[in-house]
Amino acid sequence: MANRWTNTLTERDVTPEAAFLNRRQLMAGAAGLGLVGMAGTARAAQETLEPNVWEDITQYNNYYEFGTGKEDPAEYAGALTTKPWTVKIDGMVDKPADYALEDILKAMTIEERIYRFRCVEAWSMVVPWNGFELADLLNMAGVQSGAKYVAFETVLRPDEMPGVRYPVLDWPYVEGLRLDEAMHPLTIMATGIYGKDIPNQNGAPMRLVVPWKYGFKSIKSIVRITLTDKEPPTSWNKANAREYGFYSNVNPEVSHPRWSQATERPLGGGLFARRVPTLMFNGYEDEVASLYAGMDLKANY
Ligand SMILES: Nc1nc2c(c(=O)[nH]1)N[C@H]1C(S)=C(S)[C@@H](COP(=O)(O)O)O[C@H]1N2
Ligand SMILES: [Mo]
Repeated sequence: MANRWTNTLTERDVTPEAAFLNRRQLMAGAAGLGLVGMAGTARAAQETLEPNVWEDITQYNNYYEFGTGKEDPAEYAGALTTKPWTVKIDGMVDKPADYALEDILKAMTIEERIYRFRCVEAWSMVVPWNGFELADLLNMAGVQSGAKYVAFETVLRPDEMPGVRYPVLDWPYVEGLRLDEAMHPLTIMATGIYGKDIPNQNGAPMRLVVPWKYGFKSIKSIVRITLTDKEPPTSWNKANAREYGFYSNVNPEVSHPRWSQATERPLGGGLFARRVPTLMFNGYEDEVASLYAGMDLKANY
C-alpha cells in the first residue's frame, strides 16, 4: 500500500546534525519503494524529512538484556545469534505455528517508514525503519473473533545476554497492545534501518515499532506473539505500575511521576541541545486519537 503514514515532519522538527542522507537519495529510495503515487501533501512532508544519523540510532540504545548503559547494547548485542530465527504465533489464531522468519518475510511487503521515536526518558530521534505492517502478519495467522489483545515476548538467552543476570526486569521482556492498536497501519515490525538489516542493538532480527507510544512498548527481538482476550502483562508495568501503564501513549500533558513529559531532547543536538515541545501521540494524533475516544488518558496512562 502507499506509504501515506511516512511522517508529517516540518523543518522545525529536523534534527540539526542529521543531514547525511541527502534528499535526492531519500526520494530515490522512496520512489523505489513504491511511493510514486503518494499524495502530494505526503510527498511534500517526505521532502522535509531528516532522520537522525546512523550513529545516533545505533550507538545510544535501550536494550537492558545487554546492560542498562546506553552504550552497552552496541558493545554486547553482537553476541546474539539471530539466524535461524523462529517466531511462535499462538493463542486465538487460526494457524498457530512456529514460523521461520524467512517464511514470514517472503509473505510480507517491506516498506520504509520514517517515524519519530520518543523514549519515556524524554529523549527522541527520527528513524528510517524498514519493515512491514503488523496487521499483515496477524492476518496471515488468522485472528479469531474473540481476540482483544496481542502479547509479545523477547528472546531470552542468558548465554548471549549479559544483562539478564541482573533482576532489573522480570525476564523475558514482554509487551502488549490492544488488538486495534496492533492492527493500526502505523504499527510495524521493523527488520531494517536505512535499508540495512536492523542491527542487533536495535532489536534484530525483528522488533515492534509503535510510533505514538513511549519507546519501551516497541519490544525487540521478538520470538513469540500471542493473541488473547485478556490484557497481557508488560515488563515495565510489572516493574513499576505507578510509573508505567499499559497504554503509555506519548502525552505531553501527563507527567511521569518523576519528570515532566511536556518537552524532549532530540538526539544529535549535543550536550546542551535545545529541548522541544513533545507532541500529543508523538505527532500522530490525527491518525490514532480516535482509538482512544472517550478514554480518560490520565487514568489510562
Ligand atoms: N527486549 C527489549 N526491548 C526493548 C527494550 C529493552 O530493554 N528490551 N527497551 C525499550 C526502550 S525503553 C526503548 S526507548 C526502545 C529503544 O529502542 P532503540 O534502542 O532502537 O532506540 O526499545 C524498547 N524495547
Ligand atoms: Mo525508553
